Amino acid sequence: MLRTIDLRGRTFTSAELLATVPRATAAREEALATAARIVADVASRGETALREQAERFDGVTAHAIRVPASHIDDALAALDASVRSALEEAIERVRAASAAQVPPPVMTELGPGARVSQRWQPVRRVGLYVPGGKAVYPSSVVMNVVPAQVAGVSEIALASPPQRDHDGRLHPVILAAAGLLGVDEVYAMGGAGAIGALAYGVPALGLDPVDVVTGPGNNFVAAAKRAVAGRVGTDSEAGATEILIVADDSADPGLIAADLISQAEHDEQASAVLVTTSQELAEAVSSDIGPRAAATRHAERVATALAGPQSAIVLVDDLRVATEFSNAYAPEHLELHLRDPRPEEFVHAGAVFVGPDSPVSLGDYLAGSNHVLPTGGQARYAAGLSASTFLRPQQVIQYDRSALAAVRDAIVTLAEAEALPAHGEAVVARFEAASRVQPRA
Ligand code: HSO
Ligand code: ZN
Repeated sequence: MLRTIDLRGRTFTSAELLATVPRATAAREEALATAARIVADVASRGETALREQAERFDGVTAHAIRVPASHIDDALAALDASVRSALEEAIERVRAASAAQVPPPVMTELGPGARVSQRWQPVRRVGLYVPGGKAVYPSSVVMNVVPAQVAGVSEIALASPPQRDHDGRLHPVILAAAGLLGVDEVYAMGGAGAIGALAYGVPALGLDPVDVVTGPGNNFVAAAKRAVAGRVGTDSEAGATEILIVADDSADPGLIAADLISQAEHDEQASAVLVTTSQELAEAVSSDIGPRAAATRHAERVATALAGPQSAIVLVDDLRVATEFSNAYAPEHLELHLRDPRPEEFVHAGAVFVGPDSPVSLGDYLAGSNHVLPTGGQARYAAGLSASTFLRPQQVIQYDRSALAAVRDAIVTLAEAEALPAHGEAVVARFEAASRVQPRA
């Protein structure tokens, strides 16, 4: 079910390596026009558009889009005790790791009295999206909300699709997770329309526009984030899940098969790729994965994902090529099952999981790291969700008179070189007695 591509004995450019396992990104491109239309419809017709979309995409009518506090309270009261304690453990770990990652303010003294500092300012209001189509993701409530709270965001609005099986309410565990985190502005709306509603606001619902929209989602959600980018800040596109495993002959084929299947379980378009130097491992994984995949609950979805062109076992000559492959591919998740793993060499990956006891599933729920990560190769330039997603570095410039005097001539020279003499004159004015008002004592 998982094809094997043998790249041994030849050399490849990065582009050629990349072309051997094509990504399923075409669907995202195709979704762009539709998503933009849905966003525009919500921007102009607000609640009416959202209700029509809920009927069409979620099969839900006459539901409360703005979730009443009693729904959250009910869900929290009914939450299974073991799910509650697992969520609490996840919250604690993600909070600890996220808090430690907030960059400290820094001040640079460029000379006596010449200071440039940088501090991190939280955005004021954010809209967080939690998917709820093929599966519901209470863990994504944690992964979105906690870093925003750690960053110091003052207003958090949460959106997730209404569930037909729950009377048009959100899934109860999603509601309960919001309750555990103290989030009370929650909307039952999904897909591209929800992203549009967060970005443009919906006055009839009392939903004010947000400054930043984040969260994972299907191709339409990812495309909608592109459509609203510029109007609001967005995080990177966390679309169909990807796992790339780099392994040598020290790896356990059963664990590798289990980890590939774990991410294939998300979506027919999920990518599961093993890059290995060991033919023996490739063969063992290839024969082990079929029966294992057939025995899982979402066997059909897993089989489709593993049989797709986006999934493969890739045999390479050596670890250098494996590293090159991984860096060209820039996977959302990278697992290293190597005798001597060197994570520092794998520079393009949303998150790196080192060693047999650090599976992606650990990071999905409880490692303390964030599971909202860039997909589709965006890990080349983008990052996963973290407190920094909700923080902006702001520079503060403070020079005193003598510090300004020290660079006065250089400013005048550059201003003249740019034919913008008033720039220089503004500086020189500080040193002309007549134009300087003495501060009162
Ligand atoms: N692997 C998914 C996140 C997730 N897994 C949520 C289970 N629940 C994308 O990183
Ligand atoms: Zn997962």
